Amino acid sequence: MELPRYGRNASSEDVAQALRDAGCVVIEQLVSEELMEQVGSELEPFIHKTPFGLDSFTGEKTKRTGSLIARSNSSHELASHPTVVGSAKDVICQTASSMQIHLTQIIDLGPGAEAQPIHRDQWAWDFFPFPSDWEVEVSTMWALTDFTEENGATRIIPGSHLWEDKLQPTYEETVPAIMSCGSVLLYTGSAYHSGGKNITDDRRTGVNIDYSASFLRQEENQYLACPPEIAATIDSDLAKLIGYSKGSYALGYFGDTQDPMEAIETFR
Ligand SMILES: O=C(O)CCC(=O)C(=O)O
Ligand SMILES: [Fe+2]
Repeated sequence: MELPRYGRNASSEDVAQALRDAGCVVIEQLVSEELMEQVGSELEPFIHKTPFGLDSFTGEKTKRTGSLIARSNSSHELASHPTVVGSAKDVICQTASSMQIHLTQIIDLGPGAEAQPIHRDQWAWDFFPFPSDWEVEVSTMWALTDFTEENGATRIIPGSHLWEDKLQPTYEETVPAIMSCGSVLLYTGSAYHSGGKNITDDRRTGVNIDYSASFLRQEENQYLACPPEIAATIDSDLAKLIGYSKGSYALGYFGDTQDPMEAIETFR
């Protein structure tokens, strides 16, 4: 199966359908290179200070820089892009009643970075065996640099979202998500994929923003990454999306069953 590709005018329904059919899809040049450059320049000081990963999964020549919502105003446009949020919601809310941001992270593969082990992102939840017709997560990787096979473009197996769980596919079964700056790869938490191998002298930088069913614990703790006094300065819909809203009936309340947005209002 080929990796489906759409242009920037794709509807969120088309993108959601591609996610259901193939488990992954690229939208070419969904945002401008200027926006990506702005995101990069806001985050570069933080990337610079980020240590390399400690193992083959986090990558010994890879930097992972988080807290994007608090650290980069320009990243908000990516996190709340209507085509992305609309399609992720379409897929996740087939089974869940609401969706949240799960993590925000720059993934910067340095020269010589090895390929990451192939995995499903939904294994983050302790390898819980989700029913095969549930999609609890949609991940996105925005290209901040061009993504090439040589610099370690994300490797993905279209159609593998329907495969058995806990498999160990080979590198040869994956295809590189080659895409230019401003494009985005979306994939379900059930799609087998990995970071590629960077054999160039340049960095491969992507903006990884994931969405998940709001009944699941977020991988990046949004209330520490973006505490109420900072959340008060951002758009209300984005604040709700990172977790300042109740999931399902009462998940995430505080005090006397108050809505999390009330915690923000005191700082406005
Ligand atoms: O760096 C990449 O292209 C993918 C990274 C990834 O899949 C992960 O960290 O879960
Ligand atoms: Fe992953």
